[in-house]
Amino acid sequence: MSQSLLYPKASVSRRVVDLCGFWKFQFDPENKGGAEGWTTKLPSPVSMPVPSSFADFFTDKDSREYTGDFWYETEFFVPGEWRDKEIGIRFAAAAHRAVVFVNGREIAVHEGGFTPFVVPLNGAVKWDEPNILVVKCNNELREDRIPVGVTATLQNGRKMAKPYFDFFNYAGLLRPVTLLALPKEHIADFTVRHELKGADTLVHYSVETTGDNVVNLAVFDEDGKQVASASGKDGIVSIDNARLWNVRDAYLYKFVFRILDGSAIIDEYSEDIGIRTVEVRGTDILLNGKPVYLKGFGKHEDSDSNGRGYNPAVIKRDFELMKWISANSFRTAHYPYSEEIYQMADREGFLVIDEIAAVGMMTSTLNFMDAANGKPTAFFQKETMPQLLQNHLTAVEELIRRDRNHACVVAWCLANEPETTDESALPYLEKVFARARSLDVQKRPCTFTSLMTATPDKCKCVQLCDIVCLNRYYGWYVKGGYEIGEAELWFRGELEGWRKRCTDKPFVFSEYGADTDEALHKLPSVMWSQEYQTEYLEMCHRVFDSFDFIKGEQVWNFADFMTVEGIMRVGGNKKGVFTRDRQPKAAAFYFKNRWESLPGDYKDNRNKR
Ligand code: CKX
Repeated sequence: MSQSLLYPKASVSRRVVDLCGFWKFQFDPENKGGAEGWTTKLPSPVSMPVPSSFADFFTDKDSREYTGDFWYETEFFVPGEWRDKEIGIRFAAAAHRAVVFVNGREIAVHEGGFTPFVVPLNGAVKWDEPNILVVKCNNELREDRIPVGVTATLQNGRKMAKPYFDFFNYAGLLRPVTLLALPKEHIADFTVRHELKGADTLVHYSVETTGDNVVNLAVFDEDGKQVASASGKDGIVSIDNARLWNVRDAYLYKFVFRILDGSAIIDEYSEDIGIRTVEVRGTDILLNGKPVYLKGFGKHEDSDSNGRGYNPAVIKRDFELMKWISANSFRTAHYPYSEEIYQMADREGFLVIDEIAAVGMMTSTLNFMDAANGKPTAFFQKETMPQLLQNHLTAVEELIRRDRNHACVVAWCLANEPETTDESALPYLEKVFARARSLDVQKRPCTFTSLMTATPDKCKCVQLCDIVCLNRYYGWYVKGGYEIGEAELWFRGELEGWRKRCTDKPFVFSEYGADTDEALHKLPSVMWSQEYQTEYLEMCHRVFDSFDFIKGEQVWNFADFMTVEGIMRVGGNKKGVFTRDRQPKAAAFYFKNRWESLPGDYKDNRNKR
């Protein structure tokens, strides 16, 4: 089976069986599963829902903090009538790495916990009989893998994850697992690129198949009326009076690709596609040629009990809250999210900055604090860099192959807060940016989010970015509380520096925020109180509103989220505008008011150039 990352969908030619449910599960702290035959049967398993993160189900700390190998087992059945098909199992996400065994035989290895992979089964399955599926996962953090961290071994022999990032290291089979049966000759991938040429709307498409038969494309509008068609693996369809996909005003056409042998359908795959263009011109981010101002959030996939596990109910609630508050965008901090989130963003007209799991690219475990204290660091000089780069490049490929046809994806964020204050970051990030640019036919803007110490005089890499994304915490990590007046002056000073250094790029605040205890009210305000969160936000927005090259604000964070325990965090990171159970803090009403009143063409500078 081709390593197709297409979303699993049944059609006239395709079969999809959901393998989710309760599986068997066992930790392997002594690393003995391989030698003791766990590849066919786990000796003393407990039951575990798939998909989910395991950490927050248990009531003991050793389980919650478990770091190392852990195993899953289930059974699946393959009907004999599928003998002429290509059979595979698709894992939407196995964090952070997995080895897959079918009937005791190792058939695949995958590195990276946030993108899908398909394990080809032909030759390994028994037809018309139950088959045993065993997956060995591992959640250790390393400096040559993303997300970046290390794994410590405690004196009692247990391993412990030490993330270089600020979210809990949730792991497991995080997203759905499906059994696929595809025709031998099938559609493996496709791309679309949109062009607005005067009154014409053109879609350039390219289809990859595993055979030579002819490919047809038919395009249908939302009423099911066919509006265009074409033949050939590559081509252009022109759509008369096309209704474009727009921010918070989505319209999706159904693109139906068929491999045909005469009139017989060999394979059919369809996708709902929004037609829109995105580009950066001067300091503007243009959607369909018109400037857009981003209002929204940095988020996490994070919820009570299920951790980072796929949670459709929370996804739905988050979109309802984002609509209520008048947001139009979010960043998938700090990893590619569940595919269903992008489908919903396409449907609801949200703009997504799609981020890879390249987070923690700094030197110490208290990375952001050390960096903030001006302690010299040189992450990109480490000897682990060549291997890290390879993993990073593979992750870029998987992200872009998975997400490149979504209208909602308007930019690629290729690293979060890499240590760009040292020259050694530049050759590394140049390779990452070059790879992304070579893979995206839509040529979306690329960026990384800038760490707060990477000020205009110190950052060595900002020239790589099409949109400059700043993570800044004046008034929180820098000059918080009673010193907020000084924070504002420093903040404005930095932005004056950027105005001089980057005259022709849009800037987006990809992070700014203040930890806030939902129960703490103080008059006058103190840090951590709800009143301070709003005062802090008012200060930041005063600053944003006075610089015309700032084209977006994505506050950190949409909701409170879990992190490692420690002196910096009280039950997690509390910078949420909503609580972890998705109820509003006072700041949510403040945002609703601000974002409802910002005009659609806010900071349209086109006539000023
Ligand atoms: N940025 C000074 C990355 C996020 C963290 C956020 C925070 C930092 C700030 C860096 O993953 O959660 O500290 O709240």
